Amino acid sequence: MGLDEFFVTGEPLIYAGMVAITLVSGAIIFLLTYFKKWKWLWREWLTTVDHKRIGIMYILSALAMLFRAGSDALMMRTQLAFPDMNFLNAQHYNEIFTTHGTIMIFFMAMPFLIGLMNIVVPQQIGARDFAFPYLNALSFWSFFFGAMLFNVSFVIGGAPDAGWTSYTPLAGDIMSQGPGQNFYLLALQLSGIGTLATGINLMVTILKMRAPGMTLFKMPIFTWSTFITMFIIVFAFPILTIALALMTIDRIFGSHFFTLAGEGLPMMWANLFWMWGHPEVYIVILPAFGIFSEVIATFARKRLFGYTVMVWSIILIAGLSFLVWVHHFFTMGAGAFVNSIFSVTTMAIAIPTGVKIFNWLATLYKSRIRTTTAMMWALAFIPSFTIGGITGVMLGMAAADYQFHNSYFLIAHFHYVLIAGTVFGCFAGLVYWYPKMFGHKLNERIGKWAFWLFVIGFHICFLPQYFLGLDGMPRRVFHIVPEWFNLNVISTIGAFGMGLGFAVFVYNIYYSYRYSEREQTGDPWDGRTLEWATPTPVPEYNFAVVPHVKEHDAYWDMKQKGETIYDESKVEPIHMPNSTGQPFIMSAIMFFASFALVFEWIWLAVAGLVTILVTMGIRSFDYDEGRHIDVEEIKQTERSARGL
Ligand code: HEM
Ligand SMILES: [Cu+2]
Repeated sequence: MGLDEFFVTGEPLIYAGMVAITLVSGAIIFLLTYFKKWKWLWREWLTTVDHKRIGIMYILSALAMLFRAGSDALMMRTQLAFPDMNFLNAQHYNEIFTTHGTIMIFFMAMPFLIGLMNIVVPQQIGARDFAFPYLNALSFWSFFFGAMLFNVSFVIGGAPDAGWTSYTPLAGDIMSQGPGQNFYLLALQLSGIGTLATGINLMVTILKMRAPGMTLFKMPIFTWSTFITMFIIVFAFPILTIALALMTIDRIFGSHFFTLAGEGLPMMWANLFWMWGHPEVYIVILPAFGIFSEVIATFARKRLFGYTVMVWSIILIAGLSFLVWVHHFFTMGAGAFVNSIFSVTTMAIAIPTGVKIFNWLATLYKSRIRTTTAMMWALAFIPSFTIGGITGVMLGMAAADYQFHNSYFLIAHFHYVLIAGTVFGCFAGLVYWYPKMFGHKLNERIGKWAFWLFVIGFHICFLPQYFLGLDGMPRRVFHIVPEWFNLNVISTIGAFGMGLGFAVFVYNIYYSYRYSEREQTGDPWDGRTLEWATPTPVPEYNFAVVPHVKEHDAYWDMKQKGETIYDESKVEPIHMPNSTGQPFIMSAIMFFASFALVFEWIWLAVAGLVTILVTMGIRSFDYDEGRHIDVEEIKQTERSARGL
């Protein structure tokens, strides 16, 4: 293979991308060297096993990925703004909708939410870290290197172009030659390992590490939604793992699981993909529901209405999410009977979801609402998400879906649920928990600018797409005809509005870092749950004394009764894990091994695999027992954090 095949050539946009990547990496390396920060980076971040720092790294990576996939989106919207535009050619358009969709789901939405869980869940349940901090670091780094592997495809080897669903035979080795599709398979495999491990890790953490007195039905609702989401991950991700592995064997070693030739079953891929894929959309929506519930209860200053029903709705939605996957291919021809069954299960999901909507409204009813930025994201979510949900029920009717299928109606629907649900949720959660993470609030005035630009832009962008779909505009086309011009140009304007909103949001991070008041109390919003009981900045062990929980909204309860959770006389030495570079190194090796397999350099890949086994062996003989923080040190930390 020549270098010209190795690097992607011939596209001005991609050359510009290469220059940008070189400049940015150069700048980062220069700055780290200039300010002598390499050691700091390694000791404080790359080797950390602290859930709060890992959470911050997840969120930073997710924001970067939102930028990357958002740029893809704006390029597509530019191409679709006018009839017969020649900004992107057909091939490039295919690649960009593939990378946009894949990155948004795997490398933006999931890590953003998992990042928030990392920061918040242990603190909400009164724990000092995850059950398996080392595994948590490994999860993060395998996600991170998976994301990097996916992203290099754009300058090295070529990006995948078979859609984020990667249907066979299109994604097979005959119709998708070159390494692009292999990047998809291996990058998702690598980051999927991390997700699965997080699933187990958080499940165990929530089951085993809760503070005394916190029974399951006294857990904060975000913890509940995380807990159920982890069940979905543990049951759904293995399906993806297997499906990806089978397609990898098809493409690289010539087997026939999903091929047209050799009695392969191409539709089996579609089935496996969506048996994972539909639960996946609940993996990215249920935690967002949890965030909104916390934010709404806090800023309505009320206990969440119908807490128990809320929990049961989450459980019901999670269960049903495994029973609806066929609605993604009603037109496959499974017949009226099968389609009817899946129509019914699909529409049934609207019931527990509707219950949740009414519970949020009932929480707001007759409350004194504080319209902070976080609350505004939550308030905007309710009507916007409902539009997405109702059009989802429309799509769920099999007969009607024959019309909607593959049209912009679908694009509008899933962006309504993914953006108004997941993205608003991530933003609400970030704004809400930001003071816990960094010790200062995000500026409210700038935050509201970002909010209005993004939300108005969002509706301008996606509402017209429902009508475009009804006018017959198919998805995944790179040219529009003149009849579709008006609505498309409006949609594109909206998309740039969202882009602007995102830019203002990121600017706010910088602005607030410079100018926001430092947070003293640890409880800036008058919060209800235990994460607000820790001082800010949060000590690495979170709780000097493990709290005893008596009520729902444990911290609120304590504040009502005038109790404090910190009692100097009860401080005991705290056992904490040591930092380690192993997860980073292991994941980096997996990255290189996967990279080799992408290019089908088999011996290099095998060597990589062997090295991974060796590192696992080394890990098995690692007897590091962690360390103890002594009482004096804890007292000092607490005194200075609490201003005693
Ligand atoms: C910044 C706002 C966004 C804009 C302007 C946008 C725009 C688009 C466009 C133009 C397409 C291609 C439609 C087609 O021609 O078929 C698309 C597809 C897609 N988008 Fe977005 N999007 C945005 C945000 C998101 C988010 C936040 C997610 C997920 C969390 C997402 C997930 C997807 C998926 C899964 C596809 C399908 C890709 C495929 O067909 O393989 N998008 N989006
Ligand atoms: Cu579905």
